[in-house]
Amino acid sequence: MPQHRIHARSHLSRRAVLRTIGIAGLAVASQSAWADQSVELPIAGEPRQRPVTHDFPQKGSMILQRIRPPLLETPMEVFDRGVFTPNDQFYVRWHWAVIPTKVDADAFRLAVRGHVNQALSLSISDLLSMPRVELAAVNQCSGNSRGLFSPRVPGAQWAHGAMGNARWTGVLLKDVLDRAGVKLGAVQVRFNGLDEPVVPEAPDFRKSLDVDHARDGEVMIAFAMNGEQLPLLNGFPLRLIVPGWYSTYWVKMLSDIEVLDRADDDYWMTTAYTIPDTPHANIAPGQTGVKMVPISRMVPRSFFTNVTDGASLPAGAGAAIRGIAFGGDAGVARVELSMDDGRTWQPVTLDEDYGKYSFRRWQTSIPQLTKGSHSLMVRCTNLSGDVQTAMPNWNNSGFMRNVIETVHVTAI
Ligand SMILES: Nc1nc2c(c(=O)[nH]1)N[C@H]1C(S)=C(S)[C@@H](COP(=O)(O)O)O[C@H]1N2
Ligand SMILES: [Mo]
Repeated sequence: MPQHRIHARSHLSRRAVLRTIGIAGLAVASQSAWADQSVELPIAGEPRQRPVTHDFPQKGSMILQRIRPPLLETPMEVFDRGVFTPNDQFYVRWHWAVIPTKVDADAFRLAVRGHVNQALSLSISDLLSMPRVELAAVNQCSGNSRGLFSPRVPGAQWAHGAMGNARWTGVLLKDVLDRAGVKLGAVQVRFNGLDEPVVPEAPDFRKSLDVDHARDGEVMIAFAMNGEQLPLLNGFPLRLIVPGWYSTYWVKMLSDIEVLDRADDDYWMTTAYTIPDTPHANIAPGQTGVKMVPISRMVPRSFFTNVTDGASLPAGAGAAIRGIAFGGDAGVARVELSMDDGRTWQPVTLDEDYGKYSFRRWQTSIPQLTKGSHSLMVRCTNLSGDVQTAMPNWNNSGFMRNVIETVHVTAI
């Protein structure tokens, strides 16, 4: 769906947005109390087993990567059910453990300040009375699929479920900045949320965008996802949406926007979330002296959603295969499948297009399989001509994986 402005009230009721939600008790449960089931992730290192939890507020069945602060991964089969990831199974990632357990949306204010003509303090109703936009976009953690990096790197050992696709509803950041009036000489805009580090010396999680990017008419402040208010763990009541960019910039529980007349030199912009300034952020393990730059736009990826690595398929029969793809910061141009280790590629059928930042479902049928092992590979090319790589990229942070994914199946 193309981005469009919605001036009329949408189905989103003000009352739903103003509800408060508690997550009391989050901090006290022990790991074992959450583990009623488990799942084996297709990651490189041991342990591969993870508990499956149903116990986080507003969340259904999720893969538990960490309790506090919560890291919850979306099970792969969720992506097989539809192009939009349901809110109750949308992945969760926080850096610091001091997260408000409830937010009173009536009392909540969004500050806009710094290098502006007029500092603002906006209520949720102020934002609800502004022109609305809606956009489908993929939210993907920079470290999605880090668990497949080899050699291994520290950090959450995610499989492919640190991503999700939603319809985001909100207001343009540009409209909010225009209300405050950005002064000449503004360089970046910094975003901060209600969460805090556990110790005061630790750096508060904040992220910045160049002022031109912030005012590009796409970056938005969302108050709803998939037509409902944001789950608390996904940033209720407001979050930043930076279409096509890794979600480290998608600041949750957004409460403070500060226009800077200089480049942000914070830890979270200059040290954390930086990548080697090389194609695909790729370096050799152990390589040093590489210029580092902040991570930014996403690159194309594609996945199988109805076959998993190690699956069995019936021999002597064809099979319907499907999955999802996304183009990163450009739309999906094509998705192709290979059954001969990447020598030849066949185009698959693309399902409905929800805009260039969205997941795109794809499907195909494969010819009958002979008994034995087969490998299936899927590759996405975006409209800028970026294509997934044949060799996996590597960097110290486990960021930006976009190698062609392969599943090995046995026909029996
Ligand atoms: N306030 C706040 N916003 C944040 C973060 C955070 O720690 N605090 N983490 C960022 C990172 S690194 C990711 S991957 C996404 C995760 O978004 P989600 O939990 O809604 O899926 O939130 C981003 N926004
Ligand atoms: Mo992330």
